[in-house]
Amino acid sequence: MFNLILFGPPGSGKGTQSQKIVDTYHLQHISTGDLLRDEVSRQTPLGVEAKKYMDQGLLVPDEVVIGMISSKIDEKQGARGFIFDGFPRTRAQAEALDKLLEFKDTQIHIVLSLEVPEENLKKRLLGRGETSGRSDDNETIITERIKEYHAKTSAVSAHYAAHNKLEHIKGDGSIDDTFKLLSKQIDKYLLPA
Ligand code: B4P
Repeated sequence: MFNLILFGPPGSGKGTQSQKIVDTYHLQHISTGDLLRDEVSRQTPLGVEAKKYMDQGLLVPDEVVIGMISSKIDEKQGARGFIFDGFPRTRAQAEALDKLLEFKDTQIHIVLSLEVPEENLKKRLLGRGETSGRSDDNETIITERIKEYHAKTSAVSAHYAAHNKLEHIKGDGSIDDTFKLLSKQIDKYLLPA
């Protein structure tokens, strides 16, 4: 099994690149953003709770997200591996993920961190907001999401750097150029399926 975390600030291209990685390497994709948006659109109790945070650009509480991930991993028994997109976003989530994977006799092999200047992040997310209908892709909420990233999420990279699992990837080139840089790292562990 090969498990990868795609890390980076909002709009750095985690969702975009995850799709390309899944198509090429056939890993199971787990995006907490997508899972939460699905709960919100179905108006489940979890979704109603999560929406209060997402609409303000804040992180959803750890216990909600960790529970969701745990059941998703269980659903995908026999997978070639997982790509975690947008998770973990706090130290508590990172520690919980380590424990969950250890329990399944596996681990995170590499964390690929997309590096994109802040002005590009805003431009990309505002661009997506024009067509996506995502209520959190507007200027005020984008600013809050980036603030939340610096306050709670950026420290997660130190957790993996301490275990020599962190690789920085230049993420401000084209989508294809970024994918080439990511593939170069993944190919060290896994050949395209
Ligand atoms: P997410 O859904 O994870 O969204 P994101 O970080 O904003 O987007 P991403 O980095 O995936 O950007 P994308 O590729 O789409 O989170 C949304 C919210 O959910 C959070 O604010 C939080 O409230 C909640 N949440 C999620 N996970 C959580 C967790 N673990 N704990 C607590 N709360 C959680 O790219 C964005 C745009 O850029 C797209 O339009 C794309 O086309 C464009 N783009 C991408 N790459 C490009 C490139 N190379 N050049 C030009 N444009 C590019």
